[in-house]
Amino acid sequence: MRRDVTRRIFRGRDLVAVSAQARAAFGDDAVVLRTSSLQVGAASAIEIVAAPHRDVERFRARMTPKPERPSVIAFVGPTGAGKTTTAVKAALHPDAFGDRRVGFVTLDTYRAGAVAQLETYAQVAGVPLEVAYEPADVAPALARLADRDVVIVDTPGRGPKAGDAAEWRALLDAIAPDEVHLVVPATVRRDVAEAVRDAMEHATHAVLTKLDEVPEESGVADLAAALDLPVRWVTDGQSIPTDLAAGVPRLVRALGVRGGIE
Ligand SMILES: Nc1nc2c(ncn2[C@@H]2O[C@H](COP(=O)(O)OP(=O)(O)OP(=O)(O)O)[C@@H](O)[C@H]2O)c(=O)[nH]1
Ligand SMILES: [Mg+2]
Repeated sequence: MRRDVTRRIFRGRDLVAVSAQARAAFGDDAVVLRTSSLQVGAASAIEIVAAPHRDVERFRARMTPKPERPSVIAFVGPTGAGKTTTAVKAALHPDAFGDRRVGFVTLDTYRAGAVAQLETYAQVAGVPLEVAYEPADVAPALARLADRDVVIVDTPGRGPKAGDAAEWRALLDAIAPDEVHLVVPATVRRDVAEAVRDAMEHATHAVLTKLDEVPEESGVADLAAALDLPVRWVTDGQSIPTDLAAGVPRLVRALGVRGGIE
C-alpha cells in the first residue's frame, strides 16, 4: 500500500556486510531500524531491519502533531477502546500537559457508571469535572472551567454503526475541541480501524491503546500509517497515569519489528 514504509530484513556475517546490503538496496542513507545477532550453530550472524531514509522521514512527519498547544482536547472512539483511561492518563501524566491546569468534561451520560468512573479519578486527582447532558450545558460547563489551561473531554463509546451518534456529536460540536483524538486499540484489524476513522471524520489525531497486548508491538506502526493521523500518545497498560508514552518515537521503533515484514 502506498502509505506503508518499505522495510526489509538483511542477514550477513557482520554489521559491515549487512549495512552494505542495506545501502545497496536503499541508498547510502538507509535507516537501520533494528539490529539483532543470530546464532546459527557455532557461527554467529547479524540481522538488521532497514528502510529507505525518505520513507522513515515521511512516516515520522505524518505521525508528528503540530507544535500548537491545544486547550480543549476530546477523546472519541469505539466502546472499550480506552478513551476514559487515556483521558485520565493525559490529565495526570507529567509529560502530557506538564504544569498546565486540567479540567474534565464528560459527555458520556449514556453508559451506566460512566460518570462515576471519571468522577472517582477526578476526585482523587483534584481535577474538576463537568457533565454535559445536552448542548445547552456546554457553555456553562466551560465557563466553570475558565481557570483551567486544558479541558479534556471524554465521550461515549461509539462504533461506526451507532445510530444515535448525532446526539453526542451535537454536544461535541458545541464544545468545538481544538483536537479530537480517535482512540483505537492496537489489537484491532486494520480494516476495522479504517472503518472507525472513516466514521469519525472529525478526528484530528489518533491514540493507539493497548500496545502491551500486541506481541512485540508488531504491526502497530502499520496500523498508525493506515489511520494516517498524527499521534501524540500511545498507551501500553492499565496503570494510570504511567502507561502513557509519546507516540512518534514508539511508532518509529515499531517499524523495526520483524513480524509482518516480508
Ligand atoms: N492492557 C491495556 N488495557 C487498557 C489500556 N487502556 C485502557 N485499558 C483498559 O481497557 C478497558 C476499557 O478502558 P476505558 O478507558 O474504560 O475505555 P472507554 O473507551 O472509555 O470505554 P467506554 O466508555 O465504555 O466506551 C479498561 O479495563 C482499561 O483499563 C492499555 O493501554 N492497555
Ligand atoms: Mg469511557
